[in-house]
Amino acid sequence: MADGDDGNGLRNVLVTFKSCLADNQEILMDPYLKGWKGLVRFLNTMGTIFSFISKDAVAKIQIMETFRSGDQKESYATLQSMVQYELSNSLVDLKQPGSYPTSGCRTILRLHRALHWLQLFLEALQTSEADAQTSVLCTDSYNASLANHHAWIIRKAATMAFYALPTRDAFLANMRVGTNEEAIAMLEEALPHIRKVYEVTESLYAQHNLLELP
Ligand code: 1Q0
Repeated sequence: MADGDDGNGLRNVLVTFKSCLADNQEILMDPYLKGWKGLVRFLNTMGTIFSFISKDAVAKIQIMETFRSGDQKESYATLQSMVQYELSNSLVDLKQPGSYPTSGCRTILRLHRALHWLQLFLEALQTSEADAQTSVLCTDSYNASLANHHAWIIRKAATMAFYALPTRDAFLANMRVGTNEEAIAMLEEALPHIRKVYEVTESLYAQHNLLELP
């Protein structure tokens, strides 16, 4: 079994995002982090050229897991309770970097922006023609989302790495969910949940003025 493969391909990973949304519309931290871990495993199967990306994602996941196993673990059970806890205890650098460079709010914001990239990329993949180039789909999705928050050097490195992405067919096969048609159908099924998680987080962060945390 390939490294990072849980035996069920990407389906389980994307379905994890479905389980993030609690009945009260709060976003549960544990499945959110589990979803990211699965995505990182998938990214790691695509070659070491992406390791500077997966390392950053892993570092951010670890920051959040540390909160989830610490004294205040209950405060980090959902994104909503995290925002409430950190803001009411002044644990977030709101305007410029200061005492809290690894607050939960700013760490999740980075993953949240990356989730927007994922949403756009999966939408592009789902609607793409058979001969579409994944590097182009990925670059376009990146430019429309994460790139706006990255320094020039990161943008350059990311865009270069995208050229190493496999072809659309190989990419879909690598997802290990059956034929191309089945893989596309799975994306169609998973996307509404990813969109929902993105939208709920976006409005939570907008409501508290947290969308530009340094
Ligand atoms: C498939 C190709 C994967 C492309 C992933 C696109 C993201 C590019 C991001 C480049 C990040 C570069 C590393 C450092 C960035 C940090 O400066 C930045 C800001 O953090 P900070 O602390 O400096 O303020 N960090 C981020 O923006 C977070 C980036 C997290 C990226 C997480 C990507 C996880 C992997 C995803 C693979 C998904 C493949 C899914 C394919 C599904 C196919 C059906």
